[in-house]
Amino acid sequence: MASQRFAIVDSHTAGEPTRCVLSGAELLGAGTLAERMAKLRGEHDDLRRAILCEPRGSDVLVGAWVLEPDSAECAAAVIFFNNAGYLGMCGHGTIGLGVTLAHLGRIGPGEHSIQTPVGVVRAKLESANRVTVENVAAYRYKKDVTIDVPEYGMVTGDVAWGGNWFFLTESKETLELSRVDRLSDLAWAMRQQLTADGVTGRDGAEIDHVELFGEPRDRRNQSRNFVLCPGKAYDRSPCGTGTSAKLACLVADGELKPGEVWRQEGILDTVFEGRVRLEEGRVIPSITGSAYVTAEATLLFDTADPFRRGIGG
Ligand code: PYC
Repeated sequence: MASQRFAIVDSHTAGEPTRCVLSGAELLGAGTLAERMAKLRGEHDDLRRAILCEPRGSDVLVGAWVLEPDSAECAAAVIFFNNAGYLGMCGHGTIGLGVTLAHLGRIGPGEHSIQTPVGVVRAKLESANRVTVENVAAYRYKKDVTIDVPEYGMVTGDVAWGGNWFFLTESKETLELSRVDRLSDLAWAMRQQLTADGVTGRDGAEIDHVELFGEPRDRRNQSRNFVLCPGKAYDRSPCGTGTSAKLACLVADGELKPGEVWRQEGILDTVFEGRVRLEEGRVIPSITGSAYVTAEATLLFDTADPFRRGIGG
């Protein structure tokens, strides 16, 4: 007999999955989004694991808990989470959320404000499966940071914010799907070295995403990337917040102008189209990508199930 049930809709954006959670809002109370996120983190973190981790999910999934926004100007609020914890923003997840809300008939074509823990973003439903997300402002925080990565050597890269914190560096390794184990080990070693060296984002924030860049396979694209996420799963998509961080670095280096298109190819050869506009000197990135709904389901939490709260995470 299941004691708890959660309605979910699964989708993938450029290959990276998103699990939208549509019920259970009452568990988080009636506070602001920040208060509800604190409650989820502090009192119901087992639900994050139960919803996403094995045996119901996998390390690859990103959760998007769909909630009432603090202000009626927003179509929805969302808390993103993964196998390791919580994300400030999630680009592929917001594209997946937009397509899911359209699938459910909750939004129509056009622009919608979505409240996230790091600020309000705009999701423009271009068609049933295509969304442009105007993200929070992105910026480069540190340029040319050099770290000595064990068994790899010296690596120089930038630290930038795109809704999450990233270390961005050119890769000496080829960015091929067949090499994701090696790329994951390498990116993880970089992340650990950043921590060991005390390299952080603003206000001591942990840099929990590492983004490697290389030559695109398709010459219509400007770049190819591989992104390692906080729980050691790699992003199957070109990563919306990672692409936003990259756009901020390009603008800072004078290599991208407002309105120009940056086609970011990911490890599965899928592409996000990025652009920026400037607002009072701040870089506001937009990311366009496609998502597809893959399942509508109800998660069951049976009190007799020893793994009802998930494995790991
Ligand atoms: O698309 O921003 C993103 C993202 C972050 C982690 C996984 N995907």
